[in-house]
Amino acid sequence: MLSANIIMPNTPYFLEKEEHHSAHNYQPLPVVLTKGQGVYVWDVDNKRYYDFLSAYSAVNQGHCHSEIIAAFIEQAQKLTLTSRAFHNDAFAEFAEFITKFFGYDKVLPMNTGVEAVETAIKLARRWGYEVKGVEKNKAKILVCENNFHGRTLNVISFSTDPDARRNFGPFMSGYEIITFNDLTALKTALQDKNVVGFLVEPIQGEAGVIVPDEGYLAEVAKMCKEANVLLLADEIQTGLCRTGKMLACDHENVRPDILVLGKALSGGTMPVSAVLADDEIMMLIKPGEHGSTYGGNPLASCVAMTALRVLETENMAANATIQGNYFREHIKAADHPLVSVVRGKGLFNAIVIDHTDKDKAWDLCIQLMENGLLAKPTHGDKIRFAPPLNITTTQMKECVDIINHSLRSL
Ligand code: IF1
Repeated sequence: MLSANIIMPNTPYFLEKEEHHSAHNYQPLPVVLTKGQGVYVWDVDNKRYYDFLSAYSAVNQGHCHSEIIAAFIEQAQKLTLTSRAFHNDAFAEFAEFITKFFGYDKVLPMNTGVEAVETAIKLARRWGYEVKGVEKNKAKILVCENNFHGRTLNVISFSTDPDARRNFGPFMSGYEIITFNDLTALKTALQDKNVVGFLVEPIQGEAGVIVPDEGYLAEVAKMCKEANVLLLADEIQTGLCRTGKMLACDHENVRPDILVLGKALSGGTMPVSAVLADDEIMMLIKPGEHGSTYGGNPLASCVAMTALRVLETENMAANATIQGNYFREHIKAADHPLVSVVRGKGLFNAIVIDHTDKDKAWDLCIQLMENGLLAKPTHGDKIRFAPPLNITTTQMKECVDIINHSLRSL
């Protein structure tokens, strides 16, 4: 294998620029991308890669999807932003479209995922005080250990990841952390009458793609209902066909009280997020009590409608199931000694690299990169594999070969 510097004359130029001028809040792989199409991205030295991160599942529909880009360009030339001080036609259409699409009374549009999470928490607290009758400032939200819901101070207040929290205090109160995939822990926590909501990722992403036991979510939904507690599903990463269904909750026919979407809602073109709920919850927020300058902008509205349509018309959920099964089956079959676990659902997958050498996962990602496939380690020993959902069987076969070959060459 040629060393990166020999074959990549342009790459170091951009690596150095960014290193010098950007905050060091990330440690990216040493690859500089400049173009994307479908499952492929190209670097500044014109080397092509399979993208097995999909911008953390924001490009489920594939890079620069022609229909999404067409909708983007058309609307961008017409009207991009009005604020919500005035109505815009595109938002009205989007609001009808997305609420019918997911079967909720109302939508509240935001931009980034974490803003939608914040919105969902506000709604749950509001509902707790005004419907459930919880005493002022006593509302409690249950969350899970090893959760990831974003980076705001409030949301990291209930993170259990020391890296996300170190020297960022003081934090907000009103949260209780319980073990994920543990119905007994939930049962105990639900005995507290001040609990108004349970915020959960149907599959934990950042934690390393932790799939709970079959039946967990269905039981969670039942227990929350019995305890008069709202179920808040963060489907920002698991939703929009990633796991083989439109929503990960669909695997267990669970309908969350508050549904949180983001990432692929725009097919990777811009930050678009949304919170969906029925009137009993959503109508508790009155004019002036919550909002966002860009939330519900006409550009985002048009793009999001197209992004959702593309997921359906191209049967991306079904393809995620097929390709995901192929992926796990063939990585497992290779039975590599370095890989202690292969897990996931649909095209939301991870492998765990044997613990003893802490650099092995990073080394593997460098090896994969050199062999034309991009993936990123998380928490040292886990690597997520989540390509765009329109990957074909032929492409997936090639990718499995790259991964197995890279593993063998370590
Ligand atoms: C980073 C992780 C993925 C999310 C869920 C809310 C948000 C996210 C379930 C917030 C965001 C991203 C953010 C990105 C890394 C990434 C990530 F590794 F950190 F956990 F995808 F797995 N809920 N996840 O996964 O959405 O505000 O970013 O739009 O922070 O570096 P956002």
